[in-house]
Amino acid sequence: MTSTAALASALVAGDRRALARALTLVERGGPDVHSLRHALPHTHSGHVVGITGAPGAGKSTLTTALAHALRAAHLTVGIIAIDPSSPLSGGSLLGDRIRMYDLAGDHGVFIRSMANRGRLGGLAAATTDASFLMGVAGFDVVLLETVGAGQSDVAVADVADTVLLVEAPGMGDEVQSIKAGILEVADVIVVNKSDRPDAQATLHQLQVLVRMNHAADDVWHVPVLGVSALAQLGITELRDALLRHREWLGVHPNTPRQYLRRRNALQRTIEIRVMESIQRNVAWDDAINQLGHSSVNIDMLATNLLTTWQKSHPTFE
Ligand SMILES: Nc1nc2c(ncn2[C@@H]2O[C@H](COP(=O)(O)OP(=O)(O)O)[C@@H](O)[C@H]2O)c(=O)[nH]1
Ligand SMILES: [Mg+2]
Repeated sequence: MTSTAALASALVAGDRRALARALTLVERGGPDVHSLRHALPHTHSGHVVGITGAPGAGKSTLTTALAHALRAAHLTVGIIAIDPSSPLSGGSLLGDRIRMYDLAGDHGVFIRSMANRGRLGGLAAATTDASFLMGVAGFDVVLLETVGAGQSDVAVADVADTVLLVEAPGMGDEVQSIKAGILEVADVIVVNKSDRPDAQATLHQLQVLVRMNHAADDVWHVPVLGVSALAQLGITELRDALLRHREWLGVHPNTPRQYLRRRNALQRTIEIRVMESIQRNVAWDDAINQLGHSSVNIDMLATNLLTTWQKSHPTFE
């Protein structure tokens, strides 16, 4: 048996050390990821919840509170926290780790923070695989907390069964989400920090906005809830809303939104596989260096590389 096959069966059996090793593998990327994926079951029954929202909105605090509420419902929880990757610090957010510390002794919880280690496809690719691994390892719910900025947040929507958007009181945050296109992909929206008096206004604004966006009766009605992760208010209701969305998906598996997510996920997977193959089969670094010369046209260079790649008869086993 190859080491990948051994790793895969240990993972499916729920071995935590195997899960940790597999997560490191997908964080790095490369051909081992494909052989691992081949060796694993193709589906799992875990519920992947993507948690997105601006930095400081309270995603980490809420993730911790949610994990406790899910455990109270006897569900096991895998947590993936995405670290903003800095080449200087190497990533890890100590504060988030400390806040999650009280969950660490619970065998029904597995916490992993991930950084962008330069893998092709970036964090989006790594978290797609990581949430899949947690599902295969048998966790009932996988909470995937994003950085709260940029491309990886929109990508999380394609990985998740349920997208939870976390807003906080005050003008500006909700406008940001609209601009980033996140409001449209949210399945459940919360206004966190509802212990603050200005939360009510934000809640109303968002409720009106969401009602305007979702008119048809055959679609999921996006709940907009006030919660406080810090004061533990509305967390049970939030948990139940997330679980209800999962049930709803079971009855409505082929909505336009689901179609879009599947299409994006497939497209990204193919992009990554093709790019990996190109980088293996052409003089990639050399090509990048050529771009430094003013005489080199990027479009022609791309054509040359693709032609060279095509002639290399790439295979995708
Ligand atoms: N007042 C109040 N503060 C909160 C609440 N949830 C989180 N915070 C605070 O908001 C700050 C950012 O929280 P964090 O969870 O790190 O946000 P993230 O960047 O979205 O992960 C921290 O100082 C938290 O203590 C809440 O429900 N009420
Ligand atoms: Mg955080």
